[in-house]
Amino acid sequence: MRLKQLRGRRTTAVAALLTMALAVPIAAQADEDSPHNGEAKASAEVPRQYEVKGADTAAERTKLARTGVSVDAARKGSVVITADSAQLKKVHALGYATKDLGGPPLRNSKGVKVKPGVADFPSDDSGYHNYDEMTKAIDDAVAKHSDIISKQVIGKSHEGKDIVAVKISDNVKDDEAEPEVLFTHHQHAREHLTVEMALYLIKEFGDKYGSDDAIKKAVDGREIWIVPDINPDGGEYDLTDGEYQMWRKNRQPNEGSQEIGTDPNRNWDFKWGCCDGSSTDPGAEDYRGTAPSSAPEVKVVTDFVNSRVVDGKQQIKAAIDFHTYGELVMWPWGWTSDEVTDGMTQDDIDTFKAVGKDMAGSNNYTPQQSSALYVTDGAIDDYLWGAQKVFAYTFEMYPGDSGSDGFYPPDEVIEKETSRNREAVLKLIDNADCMYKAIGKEEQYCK
Ligand code: CXA
Ligand code: CA
Ligand code: CA
Ligand code: CA
Ligand code: ZN
Repeated sequence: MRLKQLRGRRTTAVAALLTMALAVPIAAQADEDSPHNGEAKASAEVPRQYEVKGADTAAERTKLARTGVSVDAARKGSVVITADSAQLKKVHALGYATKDLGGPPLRNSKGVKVKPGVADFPSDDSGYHNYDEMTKAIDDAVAKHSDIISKQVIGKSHEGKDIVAVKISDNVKDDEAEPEVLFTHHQHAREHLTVEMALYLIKEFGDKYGSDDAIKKAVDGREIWIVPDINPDGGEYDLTDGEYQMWRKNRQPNEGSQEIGTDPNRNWDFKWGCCDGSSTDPGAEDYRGTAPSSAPEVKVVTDFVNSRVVDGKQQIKAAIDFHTYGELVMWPWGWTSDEVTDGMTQDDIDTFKAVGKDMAGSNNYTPQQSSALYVTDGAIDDYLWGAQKVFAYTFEMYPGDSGSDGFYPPDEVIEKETSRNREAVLKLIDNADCMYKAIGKEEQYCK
């Protein structure tokens, strides 16, 4: 049987045999009918997910991440990782036993193939939006609600795709003195549900402005920024030929290496690479890049955030960066498991916790400091808080840690799992005029 036909099946027995039989990395094999054939690099190995027995503390998960795998779900007594065959060997070398959970699913039950060379969702998942469909959905919303929704191109990805910011507010063409709130999406290529989260918010705010009091209050009293797709190149690559590629990073080549991509969420300019919370190996899932903001997509969003400093004051007060999966509400720091530190007072952490727990109460996610999952450096929420004093959260959306849908939940769940965050988003927007009011210290901090 050929690799291409095996790819994506969750039949673990065959997959395990395959993994064991191949001493040679799968990537080294030619992929005969790949449209990429003839290009410089043969099409890359598609990584798979594994359950790793044990490793259920933050310290063990952080150590596991240093093999270059991504840590996807933290369970009691085990962890789920994504690894290629070389990374899997390193996990075994640490003494762990693993169980193959399979590659990305094939969602093409009707046998409808997308055109070769076209990046699109497989037909069973056509409810998701690829880059062009996302752009059209945004443009339609702007056209329909031009009084409250505008779009601007804030820069380009490595491959030259537009990265856009959508603004939602009354008098949307004016920069008013209203607290600003930022929502960012899709740093990680395979986390497609986060783009649907952005499109849900744009539609919800646009369509319900005239009929829903909570929505009207949010739109009238705030300036809401939504960056629906930080990593368009990675997202499109993940949909190559209508087959999921289990891709995480951007698509920037690395000098002196065959490996592609930087992990955007290890590339932000705050304590970059400080604390063994990212990798210097270009082949790692959490490769940090050559320098802070070396990923053009991170630079674009950093410049945008900097552009919101008006008269020396950062206008953005609160933020959520959406990921999948695990059903978590997380706050800084990622770089340390300490709470009160230089740059994080007791009142700061109390405020993060109060609003974080309140939001988690509305979507039934688990609230925690992000380093309780594993240590990271160069993540966006550490940057937004550490460098900009924005109260920044990371949401890990559906499924939870025991969910088998992983990074590729079927499109049937989109409506439920995006609307699930409606109240949490409204809570953050409501708190954004003075986050410290959540701990009763409005007087002290926000007069
Ligand atoms: C995360 C996000 C922000 C700070 C610390 C940890 C988790 C995120 C990641 O590793 O960037 N998890 S994920 N979406 O599975 O990659
Ligand atoms: Ca479907
Ligand atoms: Ca306004
Ligand atoms: Ca403003
Ligand atoms: Zn992510």
